[in-house]
Amino acid sequence: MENNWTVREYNECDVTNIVEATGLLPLTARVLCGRGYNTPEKVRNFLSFNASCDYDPFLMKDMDKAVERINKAIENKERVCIYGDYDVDGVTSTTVLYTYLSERGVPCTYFIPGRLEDGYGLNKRAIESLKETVDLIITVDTGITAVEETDFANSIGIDMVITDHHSCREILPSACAVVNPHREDCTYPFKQLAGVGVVYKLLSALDGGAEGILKRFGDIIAIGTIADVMPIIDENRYITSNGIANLQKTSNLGLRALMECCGMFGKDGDAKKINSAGVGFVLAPRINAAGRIRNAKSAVELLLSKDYATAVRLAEELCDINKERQATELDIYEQAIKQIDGIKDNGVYVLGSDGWHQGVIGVVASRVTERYSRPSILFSFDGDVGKGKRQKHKGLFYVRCP
Ligand SMILES: [Mn+2]
Repeated sequence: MENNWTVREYNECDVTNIVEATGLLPLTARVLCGRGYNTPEKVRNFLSFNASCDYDPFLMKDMDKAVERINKAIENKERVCIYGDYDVDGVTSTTVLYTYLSERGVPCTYFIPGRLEDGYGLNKRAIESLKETVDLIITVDTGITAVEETDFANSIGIDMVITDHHSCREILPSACAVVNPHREDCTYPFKQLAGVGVVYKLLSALDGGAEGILKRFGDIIAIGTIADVMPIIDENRYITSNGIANLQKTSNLGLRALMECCGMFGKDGDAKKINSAGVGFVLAPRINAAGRIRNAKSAVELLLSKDYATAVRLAEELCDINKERQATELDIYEQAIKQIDGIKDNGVYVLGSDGWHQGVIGVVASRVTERYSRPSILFSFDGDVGKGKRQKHKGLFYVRCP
């Protein structure tokens, strides 16, 4: 049960070239070379966060159709519901699209499924409940596989625009527009945007440029991108470097209150230096905890708060929920370790118990995998039915059947 480090290969000549041309330390140059930045030019581009990554949003398949349909909704003040997801990517996506459309005068609502009661993705019951009050549903960070649900929405007179970044199946939903860089027929040059990254492109298209959108929402878009563990390269690097710079002086009351709650401001009232680790390990878990343990609505409400007192109340609530999440997680982790003590190492750990909290078993699985360098699956049982979460190891997931 050991971790073996495999150092990526690099060419020593490339390293020398980079060190001579840029003055970087040899170790830094080796790491960069190992990741494919093997010329001084590539290294300079990577380190300078160059702005050439701001691609035309209309390169994304169906962006024109999405913009056309949403512009019609703005013009006619149609009732729009944003259908999101309960994780940080979904919460941030919902927040920025909701804020933007509301400011453009659209009567807007949002819906985030409950992790335990609804599960992931679109469901007919939720769509049915919107029948009398909604003309158009726009999905964010979800919906790419919702073929039946889209047909159902259409059958009760609701139009759909899908925006997502999850892998596509062969059949796409028959929506007014399906915007997803992973579509096979989508030629957008950068595929690894988060759900909130796709929303950022949509807003840039609606707004006639990215600049205003990044200025207004860059901090929130960066948080969603980092929390969804997207690779911070190319356009994601452009988005997050801009966004983190915004975060230091954020105008979002909810974010400001949350950062204060986490001690991210110094005594002088200025934000301490924030980097992607601060976002990923401090802010994101607190925004995420709501959807794991209770309801993601309080996280969206935090980011939408209009007065400081409400923001502080919600920020404190999220910090409390996060403490509860940590305690639950630790408790399950300790039980899991005890179970492992009793079984022999056979390449993968399959563990389970009655009543393990479904919202945290995935996180515990990743801790088990990290500790033992083995893939793991954790099941939460309710009577005879168990729901499981798995964690791959080194990109591999394998289960041996008995
Ligand atoms: Mn996502």
